[in-house]
Amino acid sequence: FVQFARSSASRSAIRCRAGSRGYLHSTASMSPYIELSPRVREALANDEPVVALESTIISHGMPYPQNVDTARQVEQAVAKHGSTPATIALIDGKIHVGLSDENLVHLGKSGRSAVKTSRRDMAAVLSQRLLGATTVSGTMIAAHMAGIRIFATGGIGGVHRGAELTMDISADLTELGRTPVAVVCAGAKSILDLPKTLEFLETQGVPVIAYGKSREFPAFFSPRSGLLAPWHIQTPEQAASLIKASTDIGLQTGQVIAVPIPEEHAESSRIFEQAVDRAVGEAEKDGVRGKESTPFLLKRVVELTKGASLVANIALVKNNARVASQIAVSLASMAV
Ligand code: PSU
Ligand code: MN
Repeated sequence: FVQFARSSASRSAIRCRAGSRGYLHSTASMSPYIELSPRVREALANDEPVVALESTIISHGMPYPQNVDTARQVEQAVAKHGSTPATIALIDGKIHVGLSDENLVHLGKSGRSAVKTSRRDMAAVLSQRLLGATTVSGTMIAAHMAGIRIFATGGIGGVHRGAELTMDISADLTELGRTPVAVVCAGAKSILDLPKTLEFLETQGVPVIAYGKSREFPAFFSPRSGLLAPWHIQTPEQAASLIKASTDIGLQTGQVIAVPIPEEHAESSRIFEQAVDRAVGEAEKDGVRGKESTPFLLKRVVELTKGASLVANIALVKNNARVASQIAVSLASMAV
């Protein structure tokens, strides 16, 4: 018995140490604000790979019913490649990590009446028990609180065009500089100023890593932005070991893992870019500002392309979910 006790004590010590390194999970010290779904709770307790997913993409990023359909497909893509999906939203004063299908439908139907929730809005939404759809920054905070290291989405926010006057820079970028969660995305949309976005991420100490064949930073609908990413990797194992090294040396920063849109969906990218340019012009003319800006642009691009851009959008999110799941599996195998 003594021997058993000792070995189980040392096992739990290892667990604690690994937990504080951040790629294994300790559910014991979880914040009372966090509400884990049964599936996510079990995965975290067993140190199995989990991938976080955001909810602003559901409420503000796509129209109903495609948004609910996509949310389900993205969860399936994560599960198919070996990780447990954890879609995140704020509901009734709690940070839900892992949503029931009923909650997914509720969010999808609520659409823009849900509160788009970034870091700034988290405490207000929780204390007022509002329905909060988390952005990349809000989702990173929640994922980190739950002990989840990998997060998949479509595109991150960035430095807006004209930011030298408006100072409109997404809170996603500062969050990446302060919260250790890797965000797997297809780069950023050209609604943004991409060179300035990369500059700002450099200042924040965030590695931007082109994933796959090309070294180029992808631009959401297009695999090409004309900009080189500072880092380039080709496999889930390389991504996982970079994340592990960052955690091991105690960097409190995230990573941007930028996966180009799958080839077969990239062919109409020029048409989508034209819609983006037109939408940016309209937003300027209509004086759309602040947190309304990105949802307005996303909605107009879908309208101007008569929904065609949505097909590409859904395809790239699913692709990112697959890659994120593979990275999470690899990272889980490296722990301890
Ligand atoms: N870009 C997209 N789709 C999205 C978003 C951005 O292509 O759904 C959402 C994400 O939730 C992102 C947020 O975190 O918009 C950024 O908003 P803002 O630019 O207001 O920071
Ligand atoms: Mn903004």
